[in-house]
Amino acid sequence: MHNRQTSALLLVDLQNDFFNGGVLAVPFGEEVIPLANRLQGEFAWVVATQDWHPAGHESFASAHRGKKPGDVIDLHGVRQVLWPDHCIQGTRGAGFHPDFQTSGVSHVVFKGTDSEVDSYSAFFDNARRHDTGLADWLQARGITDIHVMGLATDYCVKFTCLDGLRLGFQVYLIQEGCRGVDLNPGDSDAAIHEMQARGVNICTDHG
Ligand code: VGL
Ligand code: ZN
Repeated sequence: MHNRQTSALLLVDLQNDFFNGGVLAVPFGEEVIPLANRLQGEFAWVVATQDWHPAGHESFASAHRGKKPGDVIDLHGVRQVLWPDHCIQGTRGAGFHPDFQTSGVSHVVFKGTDSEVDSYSAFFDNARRHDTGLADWLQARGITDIHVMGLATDYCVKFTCLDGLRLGFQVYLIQEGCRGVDLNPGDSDAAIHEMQARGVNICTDHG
């Protein structure tokens, strides 16, 4: 069991566009919502992230002539998988899933707001040029441990966990609370193995 006061629950990108019917639906994403709702009661601090792109964001395939979702480009020096237009600021697709109960959420982190660089991690953009303020927010409250779940295992969850480690947090991945995109079969399993190898604690006892 975790210490309530020094641990935070991080709920990653539980937004309409990543669920069934959304433009970037993560298979079986809905299955994590009951756990996201239930676990909030076990933490004094709950942070939710929202992918929050301006229209025309350069991670969108539509912003590049002749490109389609899934293509990979060099975006201002950073490897970028191109996505369908998703999570555009203020749209329904960027909103939280209607079944996700946010009453326990203490803080919301918006990411991906700079058109020129994507931001999978809740801490930094993919070029590590700007930070979201999340590390300061956690440290100001004496939070040392982060428990991470949400969408998608192989992108935003993975990058958030690895940045959390780098910043010195103890990181716990709530495996049953994550689902992946799996653009290539096995991406999510590989992401979990990589996280574990780097020092993320993989928790499998929340089901
Ligand atoms: C995500 C792709 C693009 C995620 C966000 O939440 O994992 N994936 N933007
Ligand atoms: Zn995005």
